[in-house]
Amino acid sequence: MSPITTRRHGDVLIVTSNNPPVNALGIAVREGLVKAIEEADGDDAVKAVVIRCDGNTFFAGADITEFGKPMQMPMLPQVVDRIEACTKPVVAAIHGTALGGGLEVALSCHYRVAVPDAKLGVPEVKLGLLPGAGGTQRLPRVAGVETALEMAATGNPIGAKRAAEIGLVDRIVEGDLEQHAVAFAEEVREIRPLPKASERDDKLAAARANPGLFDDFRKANARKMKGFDAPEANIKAIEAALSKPYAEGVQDERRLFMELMSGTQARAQQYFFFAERKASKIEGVGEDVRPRDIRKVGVIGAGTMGGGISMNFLSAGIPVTIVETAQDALDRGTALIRKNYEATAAKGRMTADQVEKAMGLLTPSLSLDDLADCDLVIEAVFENMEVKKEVFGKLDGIVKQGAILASNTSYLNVDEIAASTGRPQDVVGLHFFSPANVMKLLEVVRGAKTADDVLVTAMALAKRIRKVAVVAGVCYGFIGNRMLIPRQTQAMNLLLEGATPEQIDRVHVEFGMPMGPFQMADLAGVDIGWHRDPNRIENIRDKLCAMDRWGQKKGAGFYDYDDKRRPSPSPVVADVIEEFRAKAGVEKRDISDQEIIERTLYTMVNEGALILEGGFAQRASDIDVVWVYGYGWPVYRGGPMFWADTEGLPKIVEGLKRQQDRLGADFKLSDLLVKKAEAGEKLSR
Ligand code: 3H9
Repeated sequence: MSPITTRRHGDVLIVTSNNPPVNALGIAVREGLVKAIEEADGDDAVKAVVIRCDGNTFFAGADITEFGKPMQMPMLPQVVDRIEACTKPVVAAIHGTALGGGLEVALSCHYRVAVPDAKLGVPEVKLGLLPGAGGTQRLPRVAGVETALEMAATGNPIGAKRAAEIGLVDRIVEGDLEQHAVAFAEEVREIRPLPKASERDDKLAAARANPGLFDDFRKANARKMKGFDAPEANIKAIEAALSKPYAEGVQDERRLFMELMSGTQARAQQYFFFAERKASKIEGVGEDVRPRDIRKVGVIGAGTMGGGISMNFLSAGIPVTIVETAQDALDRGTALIRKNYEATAAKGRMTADQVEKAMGLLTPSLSLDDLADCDLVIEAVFENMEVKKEVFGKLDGIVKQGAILASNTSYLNVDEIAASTGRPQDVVGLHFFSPANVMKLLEVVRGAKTADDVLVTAMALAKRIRKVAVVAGVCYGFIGNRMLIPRQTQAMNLLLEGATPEQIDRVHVEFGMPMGPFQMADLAGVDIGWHRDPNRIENIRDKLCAMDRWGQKKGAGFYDYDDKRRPSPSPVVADVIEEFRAKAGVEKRDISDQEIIERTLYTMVNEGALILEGGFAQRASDIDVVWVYGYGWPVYRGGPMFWADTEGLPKIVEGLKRQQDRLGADFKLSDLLVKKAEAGEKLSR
């Protein structure tokens, strides 16, 4: 049965799409829409048309699962042209989200009505694409060039109210959308000529008076768009809307769309769209397993981490009791939470009322006993097994049965922590990334005895606090930090062999990472994990720490910093490196950028394959989600596993074998990686 049905209300033809979950514009929907418009045109009794959708949303775009497969006719550009060519007025009735191809359908309708909480957007850029069904040509004609640029190049949607202000929506309607849309259609049924977006010029003429508009936009957004192909293609397509007639503009749009579609970035970004959604699915756990009720959360430790973790729950309206051992630390932690909220409010992203509401949900305490009635307690104390075990032992005697006990450890063995309680089934790792109130990633560490409903609860809770959660198994560093280890080790060895921090960081930044390993060390603190004994100097890092070069916070680390925290290469660090090179008897040589990639990135891929091999990640795409959301891996490269596939696994294996002598005795080539390379298979499928 077609997902598109038609029925009459008086002389209005109501066209309804029912294609769950998001009314994507797959082939059956496209065929149905064309048929429905033909029905309207062919029936004299029909005076106007309403296009609406059942379910949660108006069309959320093209069906992404069809991308990469042979195209089936009619394609979306033809469908929207057919809608616009309808001889009767067509009204789009928008609820939920009109996104991508969905907004393009709405733009091809002669009128648009929407409920107040509807959202309209063209997020194609996030899939490495541009609106390819006339969107880049119709949107600027209807919404204005500046808004169209902003929407297309960032992919962020706008609300119905703003859409109405700029003329993208003709009327906001409260109450029954269908009824209002039909009434609207009746009002406009006699209007001729029909307003067609493709024929408008008024808003383009206004923009033509400001020729610097596009370059200003490019400059203002250069940092955000760096490395991505799609934003520039979106800008170019909208430029064409201004400089060329509609019919030529859509040809430019099509050409640019096809170029993007055939590129690696679009494949990577579309892969990542599904990777992110797959990550929430837990293997081996039935759909019937229900989450536990979480109404109140306890957090132990009011340091930067504990405070950041607490903010996630407070912002989601969940009360938090935060516990510290000393009053001054508790006061400092509470004050920091307030300061962070107030900074958000100062940027206009929160109201003063919302700040007070969040702070009102926070109960500071000096006693673990106050956690007795919490449904979830998260420990964020010092990263030391004995300390953690002691805390969990105490919690076991205090917190009510059925509550979840979680550790925010970033490396330690969750099973060992769980064994210090009498209820290991209720223990789970919840590894937040710093700053915990900002970073989207949450590693949910599944212990050997963690109950299924505890895992399900953790994943559901992650959604509630707007995190992307990935299930990891118990191993040192879980997924993300475990893969960081070979990268760090190799980066330090490369320094001894002749590379500089600047060169290694540059290679990483050119690759698309937000910063390189040494820039990251300076930002996070060179002293993290340092033994704190200035007389025990075993490596370059010990020496820098002993010299008080702890990174940006001290104005010196692997780089020197001026008073505006601008880095410059450090002659002091160069001397330290030289000293250790001499001590180790290593001969300095020229290191190529390719060697840096092979030793720091190929080794990460290898570690990812070892993680998969050991069953510590459910699927390769989960590893990619960890790296994109936890460490800023460029999404246009899909993540380390997807990137390895685009490089070619035989090339990765070959590179690792070439470097094997330099990788150290601990390096182990992954059997899985080698097998897949030999079989011509991919890691990420
Ligand atoms: C486009 O339109 C190109 C055109 O310009 C040109 C063509 C020529 N297709 O996100 P959720 C699935 S490009 C196929 O969890 P929510 C999704 O995988 C498109 N499937 O729900 C998931 O499946 P599962 C431009 C899709 O309520 C299920 O639906 N449009 C699509 O949190 C539920 O999704 C976009 O980029 C799709 N287009 O959020 C919009 N969309 O249950 C992409 C979703 O098996 N979509 N699915 O895991 C979204 O942003 C969100 O899904 C939306 C709902 C906000 C709509």
